[in-house]
Amino acid sequence: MRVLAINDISCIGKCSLTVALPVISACGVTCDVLPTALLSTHTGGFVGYTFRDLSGDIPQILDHWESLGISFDIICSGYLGSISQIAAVLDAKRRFLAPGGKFVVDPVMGEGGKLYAHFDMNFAKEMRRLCEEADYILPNVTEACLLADVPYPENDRLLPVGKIVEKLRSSHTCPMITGVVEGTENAVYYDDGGKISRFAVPNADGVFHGSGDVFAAAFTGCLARGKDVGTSVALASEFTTNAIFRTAKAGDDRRYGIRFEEEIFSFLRKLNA
Ligand code: PXL
Repeated sequence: MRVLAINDISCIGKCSLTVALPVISACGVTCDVLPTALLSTHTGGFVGYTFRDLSGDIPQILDHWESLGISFDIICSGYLGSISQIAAVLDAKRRFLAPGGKFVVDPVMGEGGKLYAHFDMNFAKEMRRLCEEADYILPNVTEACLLADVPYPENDRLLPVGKIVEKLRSSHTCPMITGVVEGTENAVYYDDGGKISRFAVPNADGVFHGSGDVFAAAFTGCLARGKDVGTSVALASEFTTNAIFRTAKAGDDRRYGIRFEEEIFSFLRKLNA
């Protein structure tokens, strides 16, 4: 089982590839990488970070892979550094996804009702096109609203989950909305063969950088191990939440990411059960 993770390398602030690579590999499958950008830190809360767009390298990387006859059983994409990379990801999917393989898109664009630095509505429009090609999409509430063109709600309880899933689903796309805060719970809503299912864990207040990336990596790792969507959502949610609560308890500076390393053994025990 071979997975390709397309994401940036943020050297500090555990997210993107520094999360995808260890988590997916730990699940017991090959994780190859296509880095989209190189940053000294992620863009959420650090001042003065460096940002190198790696778009120029991607065509030659893909051409070399083609000469090797490589294909992937799962391709998962996350943070993309520019609009041109959306086309590059589609190109990679068309050329390298094995027949019957799965394409997982985490449409990383924003959080808390706001776009991250470097993104605009034009990017969101193009991201929608990428999502249409995906088998699974994993937007948070902010990204789901952008993709479905619905206003960001004052309260997550007012989120029109049914309308969003309806707009984003297709014969092959399974949408899931992550991080829906409902009182003391944090829920994932996902399309489960035409009906909407909900899986909830206890909520920890505030923003935990990189937690969406931990969820996406664990979800992808579970899929790669042959788990169904419901089991993958449950295992990935519990793993992410346990790492979040550990981080909150330790009182860490949240910009540096969550303590997923200390939860990985218990996650793998459940994955391997
Ligand atoms: O965790 C999402 C993410 C990924 N990559 C970069 C980011 C962010 C969120 O801020 O800045 C570079």
